[in-house]
Order: sequence, then structure tokens, then C-alpha cells
Amino acid sequence: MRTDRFQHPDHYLMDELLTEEHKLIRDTVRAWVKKELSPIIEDYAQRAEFPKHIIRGLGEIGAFGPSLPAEYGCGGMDQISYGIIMQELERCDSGIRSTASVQGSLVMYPIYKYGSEEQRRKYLPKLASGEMMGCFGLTEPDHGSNPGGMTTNFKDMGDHYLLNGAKMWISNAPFADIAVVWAKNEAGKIHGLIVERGMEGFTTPETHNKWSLRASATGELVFDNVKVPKENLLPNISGLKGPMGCLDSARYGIAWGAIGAAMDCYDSALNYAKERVQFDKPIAAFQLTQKKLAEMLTEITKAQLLTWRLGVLKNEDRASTPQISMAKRNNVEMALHVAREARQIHGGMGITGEYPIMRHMMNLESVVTYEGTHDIHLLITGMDITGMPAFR
Ligand code: TGC
Ligand code: FAD
Repeated sequence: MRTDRFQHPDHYLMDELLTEEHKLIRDTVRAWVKKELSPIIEDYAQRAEFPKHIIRGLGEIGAFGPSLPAEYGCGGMDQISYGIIMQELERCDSGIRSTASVQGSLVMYPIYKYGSEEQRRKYLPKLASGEMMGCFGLTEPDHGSNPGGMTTNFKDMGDHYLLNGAKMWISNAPFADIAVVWAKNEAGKIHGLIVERGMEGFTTPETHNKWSLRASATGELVFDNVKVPKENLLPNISGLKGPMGCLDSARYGIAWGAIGAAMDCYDSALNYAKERVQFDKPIAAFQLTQKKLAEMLTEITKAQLLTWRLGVLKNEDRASTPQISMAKRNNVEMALHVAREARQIHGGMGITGEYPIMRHMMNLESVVTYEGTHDIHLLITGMDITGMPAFR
């Protein structure tokens, strides 16, 4: 079992940009992670199992919907606090951050933003505490980057809706109590529906044999003539902008989270390089190792600055979709590169579970694809620069 000695790099004194509250939140989440998660995460990842027993703890540290209002049992924190929580969770494992960001940004946020007051009061407090878990169904087997082409659909049957179709690659699906599902009505307009476990015709088969995000549960959502009560439709949104608005919030969290994974790889590589002796010297004394470490720290520092600024804009409600895209794309790619360099510094040990490197690297191969692939985010930036969409 690895002892978690993590210390974050802060080359540009970024801590001075954080409030006392931000630092308190970071220290609290980090201490919880070191005590509850770090000792077990490798084992759960190796067994490809999500550690369900941590859900209530995640609720207690405020990881579910931290920036939603306190009157619904949520944290009422600012956006930088939300980012810091995602960073600290992903510092341990992207799959744990996934669980929290899906719950907060993709399940609680749409219920808060697009739901009725009854829906908010019914679901949000239980989701905030972890008494209830949710998932978000947008992607389909034939519609990933192009969610607007979805074929999952519902018909108005008078006293209920009849839902048919299937969603794929859904985080938390195998154990979620509810699913926020995006589907088209008879007029072809996209709406959000809250589907509850136990509704007849609704199943959530688990996706097995993943080499990535092994400590996160992924599955399908299958709807076979599911009768959904009319009060489960999210009343205040229609169109693709509904799910896309949620993705802005989740992608922002990933931008912070990826820095966490990168910092963990850097910290592990630095410690290993100082301790590992070859040719009678610590490998940290060789120029080529120093080049790797210096470049890792440079890229982490640039990402920290970019993301902090994005957090300020988000707090002012001024962060645009292209700005969020740029940070998600840059930071995940940066983290993948840092993980690969850290793996090299660890030599053969880098491929074992003694160190977190390979787990982070494999996790990041999902993170670079979900919530919009690396190339889709590039195209969002390209469209922003030129005004010309190149998706089609
Ligand atoms: P397009 O014509 O550009 O837009 C259609 C409508 O949507 C609006 N919109 C947005 N609104 C709010 N926020 C955003 N970020 C928005 N992006 C688009 C847009 O204004 C328009 O509104 P309206 O009123 O004019 O109709 O759409 P398009 O069909 O051309 O597609 C554009 C594209 C490719 C950029 C977009 O669809 C995209 O981003 N594709 C990637 C799909 C994606 O990110 N899927 C993520 C699934 S969820 C997930 O991965 C969770 S992982 C969870 C975890 O474990 O952490
Ligand atoms: P595709 O869209 O088929 O893309 C394949 C390749 O083609 C990519 O490289 C892509 O960049 C490229 N491509 C596609 N279109 C274009 C274009 N116009 N121009 C240039 N290149 C293009 N979804 C959910 O709804 N909810 C979840 O909770 C969720 N969790 C996930 C968890 C995991 C572990 C994974 C792996 C995925 C998850 N997803 C989830 C799905 C995820 O969002 C999709 O995988 C992602 O949007 C990409 O879709 P796709 O896999 O179908 O790839």
C-alpha cells in the first residue's frame, strides 16, 4: 500500500491568489483523500470496481454540487472552490472525480437549472448528501461527438411519456438511482427526462473490460417502452443547448481535475528521481531527468494560471464555451504528457501499481475523449476564431 506524501507544486505562488476559504476547502478534501481514498484506490482500480462505500464521504466533504445553493442542501461555494475539489479528487483518480462531476454538473445542475421547484426539492438534497446517485445519458452507440443526431425518443401518451432507445458509455449508470436522459419528442425537439431505477423496461448493463477509469462504473441505459411520469420532464429547457449547458460546467471541472492528475505524476516523479540511484548518483542529478521535471513543472504552472483565470471568469458568469474548451483540451493533453514523462522517470517501476502513474495515464485516455474529444474542442476553438463551424 502506497503512503500518500503528496505536496502540490506552486512555482508561481498561486496560493496567494486563493482565499483562506479556498485553502481550507483544499486542505479538507486533500486530507480526506489521503485518509479514505489513497490507501484503497489502486486495489479498486486493479479489481475494476468502484468503491461505493465512499459515496457518503464524498457527500460529507461537499463534493456533490458544491456551487449550487445551500437551500437545496448544496455547498453554495464559488466556482474556484468547485474546481479545487475536482482537482483534489482527480489528484487521486480521474474515476472518482468523474463520479463527483457527473453527480454535480450533469445531474444536479440540470435539475437545478432546468427543473421545477418540486423536482429541485425532491432530488437535490438527496443527491447532495449521496443518499441518491445519478447519471447523465447523452451519448448513444451511433451518436457520440454529434449528440444532436440522437435517436432516443419519447411519445406523449396522455397521462405519461413512453421512452425508447439506448445510451452508451454512461458513468455511474450501473448503480445510479436516477438518470437525466436527453431524448427527442415527436417533433424532434430534445428534452431532458428524469428516469428512476425500478421503472419497468429501464435497465443499466455494466460495461466491462475497460483499461481506463477502472475504479469508475460505466454502463448503458436501455429504455424499452419505459413509462415516464409527466412530472419527470425538465420543464424549463428544450434543444441541444440543454445538455450542452451542463457540459460547460463539467468540462470546467475537468480542466481543474486534469491538473490534479498531472501534479500527482510530477510529485511522484520528483520524489522517485531524488531517491533512485544509478551510476552512483540520484537520477535527479542527470540533465535529461531535470529537463523532464522542468518541462513538467512549466506546463503544470501554465495550466494552473489558465485555469485560475477561467475560474475568475466563471465566478463572474463570463466564461464562454470556447474558453472552457481551450482549458479542457489543453489541461488534459498536458496531464497526459506529464504522465508519460513521469512514467519514463520511474523506469520499470512506472508500470506497476506501486506508483500512481500508469493508472493516471490510462484514466486520462478516457478524459481526453469524454465531455468532447480533443479534436472536437479544437474545432470549437477554430469556430470561435473564424466564425466558421468545421464539424460537418
Ligand atoms: P450546434 O449547432 O453548434 O449547437 C446546437 C445548439 O446547442 C447550443 N450549444 C450550447 N449551448 C450551451 N452551451 C454549450 N457549450 C453549447 N454548445 C452548443 C447552440 O447554441 C445551439 O443552440 P440553438 O438554440 O441555436 O439550437 O451543435 P452541433 O450539432 O453542430 O454540435 C456542435 C458540437 C460538436 C460542438 C457539440 O455537439 C459537441 O460539443 N460535441 C461533443 C459531445 C460531448 O461533449 N459529449 C459529452 C457527453 S457527456 C460525457 O462525456 C460525460 S463524461 C462524464 C465523466 O465521467 O466525467
Ligand atoms: P466519436 O464521436 O465516434 O469520435 C471518434 C473520433 O472521430 C474522435 O477522434 C473524434 O474526435 C473524431 N471526430 C468525430 N467527429 C469529428 C469531426 N466532425 N471532425 C473531426 N473529427 C471528428 N457520455 C455520456 O453521455 N454520459 C457519460 O456519463 C459518459 N461517460 C463516459 C465515460 C467513459 C469512460 C467514456 C470513454 C465515455 C463517456 N461518455 C459519456 C461518452 C463520451 O462523451 C464520448 O465517448 C465522446 O463524446 C466521443 O464520442 P464517441 O466515443 O462516440 O466517438
